[in-house]
Amino acid sequence: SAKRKAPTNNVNAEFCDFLIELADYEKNVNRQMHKFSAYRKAANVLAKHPQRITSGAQAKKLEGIGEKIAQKIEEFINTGSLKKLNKIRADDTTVAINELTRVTGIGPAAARKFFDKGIKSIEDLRKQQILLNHHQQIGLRYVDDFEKRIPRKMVTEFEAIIKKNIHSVDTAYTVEVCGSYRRGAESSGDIDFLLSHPSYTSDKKIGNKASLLHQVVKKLENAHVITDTISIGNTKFMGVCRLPDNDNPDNIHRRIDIRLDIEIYLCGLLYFTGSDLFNKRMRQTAIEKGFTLNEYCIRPIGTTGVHGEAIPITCEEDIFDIIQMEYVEPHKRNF
Ligand code: DCP
Ligand code: MG
Ligand code: MN
Repeated sequence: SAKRKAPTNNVNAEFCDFLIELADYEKNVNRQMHKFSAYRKAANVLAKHPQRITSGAQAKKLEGIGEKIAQKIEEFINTGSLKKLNKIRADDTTVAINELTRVTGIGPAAARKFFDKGIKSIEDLRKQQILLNHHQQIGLRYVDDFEKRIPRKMVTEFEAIIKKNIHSVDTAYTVEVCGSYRRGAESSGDIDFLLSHPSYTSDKKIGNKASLLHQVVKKLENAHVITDTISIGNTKFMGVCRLPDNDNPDNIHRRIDIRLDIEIYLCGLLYFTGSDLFNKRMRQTAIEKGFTLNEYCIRPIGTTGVHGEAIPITCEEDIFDIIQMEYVEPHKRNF
């Protein structure tokens, strides 16, 4: 997974960066998910704080920042570095696991398994490709490309060429780029396409669901836009794409996800727009208000715990209304 960095207009970016590094360490090396969440939460709070923090005590007044994190902020302010972080950065296991998890398809658990077999670097992986599954092999092949952010302008170019190809298969497809792009990001880690087709909706299942996604992928392969498939099912495609102009050195390989929504399109749109943290928060609110929300639909939770029928939705705002949450524009769904 790509390294997360705080936005540059953030006055507390230095603190956020070290907190995110500590969060990743807890998640990837120690598998301490509670500590991971605590660091991430603190980083998010600081990222939203408009003034630069000047002491640990001041940080501690913010929601989500406890004594231990406040002490680290104090240490960083006083010394310009953090002993814990220096120790972590120099630790062999951390270095190896951080390097191995740069490959998409290698999560912390797989990295640990490779590490225990003596595989400690990307170079080691290249010599032991037989041990890698299909996803990991593609991740390894394009590891340098996939780490490069995709500028917004380039996502727009992909959008145009992919829409054109899909509509040459069938003009009835709707095609929307979701993910960080729909949230207005200046650059994205991958490109997320959401498709729908009128012959396959929640109330009308007349088409061949399987072929709706497969024929689109086939077309994009023939157009040399999709270069590799990581996985494909009836509703989800994970793969690799590239703009067809091979002479442009910026046209490197990019990760692409395509989902064909088959239940309620707007629930799919909401989910696939994210962010992942925003989705978590919204699902939690839904539960508190007596509903279950996922990428397919929103349903009431009955008093006996049995789910009711999916509620019809006409726009994204409806979903917020149902759970009595104020509407949040896609651009503001980052936390
Ligand atoms: N998603 C989610 N939970 C996950 C993974 C994804 O809710 N565990 C949803 C929210 C994400 C969307 O899917 O915004 C797309 O996933 P990405 O991993 O592509 O994330 P983004 O597009 O938000 O960011 P990036 O620019 O890094 O791709
Ligand atoms: Mg994305
Ligand atoms: Mn994605």
